[in-house]
Parts: sequence; C-alpha cells; structure tokens
Amino acid sequence: MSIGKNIPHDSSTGHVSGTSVFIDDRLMQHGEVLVLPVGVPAAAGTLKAIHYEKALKAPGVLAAFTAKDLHHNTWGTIVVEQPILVESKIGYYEEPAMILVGTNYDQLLQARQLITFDIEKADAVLTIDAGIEKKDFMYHAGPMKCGDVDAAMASAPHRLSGIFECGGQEHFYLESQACIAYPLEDGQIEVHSSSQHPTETQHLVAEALGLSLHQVVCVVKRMGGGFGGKESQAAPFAAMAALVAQKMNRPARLILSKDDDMAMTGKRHPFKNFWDVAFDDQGMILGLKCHLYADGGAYADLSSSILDRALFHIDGAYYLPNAFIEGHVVRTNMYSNTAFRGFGGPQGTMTIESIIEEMAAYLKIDALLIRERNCYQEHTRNTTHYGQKLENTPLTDLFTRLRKDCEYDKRRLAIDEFNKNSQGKIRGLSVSATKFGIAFTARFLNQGNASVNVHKDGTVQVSTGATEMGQGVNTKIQQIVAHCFGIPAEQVRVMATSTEKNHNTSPTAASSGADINGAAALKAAMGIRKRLAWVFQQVLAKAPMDDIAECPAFDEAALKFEEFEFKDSTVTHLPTKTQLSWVDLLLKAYFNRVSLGEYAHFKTEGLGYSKATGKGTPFKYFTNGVAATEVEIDTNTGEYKMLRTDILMDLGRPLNPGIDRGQVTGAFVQGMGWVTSEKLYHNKDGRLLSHSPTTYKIPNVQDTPRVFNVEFIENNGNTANIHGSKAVGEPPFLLGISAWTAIKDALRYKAQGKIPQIISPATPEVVLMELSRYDRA
Ligand code: MTE
Ligand code: QUE
Ligand code: MOS
Repeated sequence: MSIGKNIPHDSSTGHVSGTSVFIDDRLMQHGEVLVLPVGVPAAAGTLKAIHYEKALKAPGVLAAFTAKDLHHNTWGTIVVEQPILVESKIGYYEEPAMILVGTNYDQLLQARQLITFDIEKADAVLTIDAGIEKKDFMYHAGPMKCGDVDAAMASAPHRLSGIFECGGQEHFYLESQACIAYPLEDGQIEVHSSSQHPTETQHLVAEALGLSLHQVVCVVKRMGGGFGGKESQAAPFAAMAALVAQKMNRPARLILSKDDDMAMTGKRHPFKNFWDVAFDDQGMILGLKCHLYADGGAYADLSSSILDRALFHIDGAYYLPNAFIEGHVVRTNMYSNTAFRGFGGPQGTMTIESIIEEMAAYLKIDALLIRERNCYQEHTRNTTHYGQKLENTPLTDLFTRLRKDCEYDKRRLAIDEFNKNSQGKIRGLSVSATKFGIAFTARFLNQGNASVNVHKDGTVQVSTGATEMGQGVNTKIQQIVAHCFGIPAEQVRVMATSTEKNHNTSPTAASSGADINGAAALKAAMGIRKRLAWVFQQVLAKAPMDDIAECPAFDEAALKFEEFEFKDSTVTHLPTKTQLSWVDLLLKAYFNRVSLGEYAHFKTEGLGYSKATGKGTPFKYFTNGVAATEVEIDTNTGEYKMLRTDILMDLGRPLNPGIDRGQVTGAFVQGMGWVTSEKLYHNKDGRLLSHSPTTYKIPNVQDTPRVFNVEFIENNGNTANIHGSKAVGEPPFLLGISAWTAIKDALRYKAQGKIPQIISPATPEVVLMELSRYDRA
C-alpha cells in the first residue's frame, strides 16, 4: 500500500534528466511572439507619457501595448486597486508600464533601452518608518486580546520592551514568472502559466481582456518553484501575454529574466514590531503587548491576510495568559509585497522568539528553560490568544525529546567553556519552535474539488486544483488514490492542473494543497470504489448480468462496503475470500454501464473566526516542530557558520516521509537564509540594487549546517486531516529562526551584561556592528 511510503517524487527523473516541461520548454509555435514588460524608472509620482516610438522602429520589434489597450486594468486578489500596467500614478520602481512585442529577446532588450518616460516625480515612501509617519495604512488587524494585559503589566516583577525588525525576502524560485497565451477560436484564450493559482489567473485574464470566464482556460503543468510568489503575482503577467495573444492573434510568450523578476515582483513583507513584555523571576510570561507594522508595498495584494497570520503566530509555541496584539499594513513605494512561505507566520513567531532571548539575557537564565516553562501544555495553558483550544499538539514532548536527543545540556556546558577560552571565536546555541496553524484564515478558501477517471486497463488519471511546484503534492495525491484502489502508485497519474477540469479552486497555498485536494481526490475515488464493490456484491449474489439483464442500480444502503478489500490489484470479498482482479472488476462494471469516473468537492469542517471579536477557530489543526542550532561566530569579521542543527517535527503520520524530509530541510535552509544572508538593498530612489544572484545571497551548500539531523516524532492522533497526516510545506520554514536566535545567544557571551539586539537578517555586518557596541562599553 502506498500511504506512508517513500515513493519517489513523480517528476524526480524528469527533473534530473531535463525532460520535465516548464513553460519556456514548450515548443515554439508558428507565429509565436515574445513579450517584454517595461518598468518605470521612478518609485513615486505621475507618469505623463511614455516615448516608445524609437523602440517600435528598432529591429525585431513588432508592437507595443500600454494600459489603454486593456479592457480592464485594475486587479487585486483581495482589494481591486492595482494597475496591470501603470496608467498615471506610479506605485514603485520598475513597475510595469507597457509591454514590447517582438521575435527576438535580445533585440527586445535593446529596444527597451530606447524608451524614455515623462514623469512628475513625487517623494517616495521607502521605509516602514516613513509610512508610519505618513499614517498611510492599508489595513488594521486585531486587536486580538486575552486576559487583562494592563493589570498583568502593572503588577509584573519584570518588564522589557523593544522593537523587533525583520527584512523582506526574494522568493528566488528557479523559474521566473512565465506564461504563454494561445488565441483559440471565437476569441477564447488558453494560458499556460507558472501559477499557484490557476483560477485567479483565469479570472484576471478574462477581466483584463473583456472576456467571460468560460472563454478562458488556465493550465498549469508545474512550476519551477513558487514559494508564495506565484500565488497572486503570476496573474498580471499572464494578462499581459494574453493581451498580446488577443490583439495580434498569435501565441505570446512572456518569460521574465531573473533581474526583471526580482525588480518587478513583490517579496516577503518586512515587519517592524513594537513589543512590551511582562514576566516573573522564572521567566514566565505574564503579559504581552505588541503592535506589528508590515510593509505592504504599493498595493494591497495579500497583505491583510498575511498580517492576520502574523498576529495569529505572535504566540509562537508559548502560552500567553494576557495579551493585546494589533497591527497595521503600511503602504510604501516598494514592489507590492506578497505571499511567501509562512505567510506572516515567521514574522510573528520570530518576534516572541527574539523576546525570549532578551528575557534570558536579562534574567541570566537559559533561554530553553524559559521556552519550556512557557510552552503550551496539554490540559491547562492550552488556549491561544485568539481563543482556539489546542488539540493533539505535543509541544512539550518535542522540547523534552530534542533537549535529550541533541545533548543540549552537555553542549551548553561545552559552549560556556569554549567561549571562556577561545580567541576570536564565540559559539551560541538556541532552540526555536513552530506551531503553525493549518487552514486558510479566509474560510471560503478551504475547499477543493477533484475528478478521478479509471481507465479500462486499470490505470487512473486524477485532476485536482492543486498545482505542483516541487513540493510533491502530485505524488501525495497519487498515493492517496492508489491506496484507495489498492493498486500500485505507478498506475495513477496526476494530470496537469486546468481550470477546464477543476474550477473555482483555491491557490495551492497555506500548506494545505495536499490536505484539501487529497481529500477531494479520496472522496471521488471512494465514490468509484463503492460502485465497484456494489458490482462485486451483485456478482456474488448471482444477479443476472447478461445480454438481457444489467447490474442492479447502485444502492448505498444495501451495500456491505466493508466486506470488500481493495489490495494488491485484487478485490477480495472478505467473508467468502472470493477474489476478482482489479481489471476484471472494472470491465464487469464497464459492460454493465457503471460509471468509472467521479467528481467530488471537499470542504474543511469546523472553521469559524470572528474578526470583530478576535476570537474563534481559524485553524483545523497545528503542525509543530522544534530546532536546535549551534553557530560559531568569528568576532573579528562577524562571519559565522552553522555548526549543527537538530530538527524534531510532528507531522502526524506522514503520507510520504521522504518528500516531507525534503520539505523540512528545504524550508529550514530557506528560513535560515531569510534571517542571515538574504538582504535586499535599495538605492535612495527606491530602486532594488540586489536584483540578481550576484548581489542577493541565498544559502549555498556550505552555508547549511555542518551536522544536520532531521527526525519526526510518532503521532498517530491527528484525526483532523487525511490519513492522520499533517501539512508540512510552510511550518519548518519557521525553524530557520533558530539560526538567528543562536547568533543572538552567542552574542550574549560578549555583551558585558548588555542585552544583545540585532535586526534580521543578521548579516556578518550586523553581527560585527553589534560586537563593536560591546567593545565601546
Ligand atoms: N516546496 C518546493 N519545492 N517549492 C515550492 O515552491 N512552496 C511552499 C511549500 N513547499 C514550495 C515548496 C509553500 S509557500 C507552500 S504554501 C506549500 O509548499 C504549498 O504546497 P502544499 O500545500 O501542497 O504543501
Ligand atoms: C494563508 C494563506 C492565504 C490566506 C490566508 C492564510 C492565501 C490567500 C488568502 C486570501 C485571502 C482573501 C482572499 C483571497 C485569498 O488568504 O494564500 O483571494 O480574498 O490567498 O491564512 O496562504
Ligand atoms: Mo505558500 S506562502 O502559502 O504559497
């Protein structure tokens, strides 16, 4: 049976042999043209005119289009306010304002150089501080409150307050935003897009072109990574390609270069969070007040939901008896920030992990002790600040086991010793945790649909709304359906995602792709399995099934479903041990005109949260984990390396532990990159300077922990999700935070009684500056 097995990713050989087809691998069609977006050279102001006459006459250029050519130019997943192409008001530097069309990419790039702009420049708002000063807020989240925070604060033995700041993050998917639009008959358009959200892409293409939804199909075979960056922001580029396809009646290919992609698209939200914490001598948190500010960039995009999720994750893994949490999204003249793995969760959780490090330095007790003391408990202290009671959340066990498994106490003593004697080096060790809420907090998104088609040779094709971006959702769905029918996984294929087959889908996001679409696929497969069992039951009952008589109509009430086992490509009637092969039974059903296909819709039950009261059950369950990271810092240069990381995760009963291990290690390293080396640099005009791999530093293999242990605990108690599994995509991203808290812990040894304070990312430069603050003491 294939559930819980390490069957390989369905594209693993394709990816390493180069036969997997990404958008730009699609064969060029006759008459196909290339599309190049052109960005504005200012971050704020009014666009008066674009002079592109020269570019239009340049070799290889066929056409140019601007906002005027679009039927409808404004879009937005939540708030409709963002232009596809700038009409007059400029939102950010390199915001697309027009598109050039030609047949040769290099010639298009040269032609782009010939374009000039008349812009009435305005002062750009480039930082959260500037946005706060201007009071230009797009969204207010919360307050979420519990207990009586003011009373708790007033009577607490200790108080600390501070500001936690973290930077943005480029998604750095290997495949840039990419789309090809094909004009079909009667004005219909088919777009093949690298999109996490085919339905949104379909909808925006239709709106932008003045078509109805049934005239547009969006197909997604796979993405070369998405990480949230292709959730909302794939759609406007698809609209640009589709515009060209419509206007010129030719296939139109838009593939962003890495540099254009980095400059034009939104990133993770930087946050600046003002906090005030009250605690006792033992480090027990008595109250937390926090005001979060997120840099939304120029447009709303998904910022409101992202800030909501940050508020939901301000508790990390720790019980807050009294809290008052609120936040604002600040509008700035930056690219419009968007979904990125964790979706605000990391920015919330990192705040409390940072606070705990400061409490530890202040109280001079080990931070792990503070974490263990404040950790959510099983029977008491198990309700979040938004009133959701935790179930099946073995956080205390995770801390206890990790402390033992990674030999925390022994290593802490060794580090104390090392730091006393070493010259020019200090080490730090820290544990951080994740308790990631699974479900879209926008309830309507927690639904999915799937269709399952069984063919006469016994093989199966499955289509769902899930999109494959490397995370292995197709493989998990393949396993779920193969398991249901008792056939080998190789006999099940998950087909390209298409809005023609599955409509009104949610983005593949919030880590719930496999949860929702897997459940829908299982529901559909079960429908078929029941009818097959029914046919078998009729065979056993010797119902005539011949030229004259057909199999009696399906009657669920009369079906003894549990008597039929589907296993090893054989169906067994357990009471009589009678067997039929999978294919024989299928054929029996087919010749009796019993359907071998099924469509199903699934919705996640039990969700309900009120923004008005800040209370409810936004999440179906939580995925939990802890990580211990040890770092060594060179005090002369501020450079550091991660010596060792131990991760312990609760993934319920994983559908595919091998794929999940890949998700855990990948997400950890991506999270570690965010908090260490991935710094976005801009010039004073708001132009992104780190817009290529040469200036933006993602982790390489030498930056990963020298010793890297990943373990899962056994947790058979999660009844909330399919086959007892838990979502894995985003939660381990938050464990990368332990690399940053480890740096903060190491600094404590040199701080001469000061409390280490660093921003994120803690680049070597940041670390060196902080060390120099202690020398000046
Ligand atoms: N893994 C790979 N290889 N590539 C990706 O783009 N995206 C992450 C995560 N893991 C991503 C990934 C994000 S942001 C999410 S929300 C989930 O995968 C989405 O997929 P799932 O819901 O099927 O886990
Ligand atoms: C997590 C997510 C998303 C989310 C909420 C989460 C997400 C997303 C939306 C969203 C919200 C409102 C809308 C909409 C989408 O909410 O990815 O279209 O109107 O897109 O907790 O990942
Ligand atoms: Mo993931 S940020 O929810 O696409």
